[in-house]
Amino acid sequence: MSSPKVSIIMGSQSDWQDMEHASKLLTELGVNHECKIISAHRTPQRHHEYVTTAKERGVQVIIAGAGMAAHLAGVTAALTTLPVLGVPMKSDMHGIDSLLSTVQMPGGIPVGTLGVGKHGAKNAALLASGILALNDAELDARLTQWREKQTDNVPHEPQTIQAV
Ligand code: RP5
Repeated sequence: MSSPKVSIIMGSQSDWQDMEHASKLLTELGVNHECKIISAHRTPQRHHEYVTTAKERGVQVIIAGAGMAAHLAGVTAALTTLPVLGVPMKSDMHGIDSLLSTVQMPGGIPVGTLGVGKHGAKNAALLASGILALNDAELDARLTQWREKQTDNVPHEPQTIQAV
């Protein structure tokens, strides 16, 4: 098995219910990845060690999910030139705090920010796959096939859902 090309990190176990969707999609697309709980403020040394060695371990894209004063993606991006995709987590403020914290990076340290919660996590996985697919024709074909299947699954007419 080759080394993980995508790293999914999250600030807390509580983020996994949404970040799991990124992992599931990467698995579906055959993208080797790893998932870690690493907090920029609760485990700062673990975070520093992990991110500064990621590139030499073969990681090509980092997906970082965090909530509230969500600095995980920004601090991660500060420590590496790998592309960092930020996924804001839901919170008591419906994720608005997480979204603004993740997206509003001052110029110089970019974080590619996705939507809040599980939809953002899924799109982060698709975007990471698209980045890797630039240099992987087989992955590009799988990604294209995934898109075609999604299109085929959209019905032409709405169905009435029977109330139980
Ligand atoms: C952030 O604080 C985490 O990413 C999480 O979204 C939020 C709350 O963490 P827990 O209190 O649920 O561990 O660091």
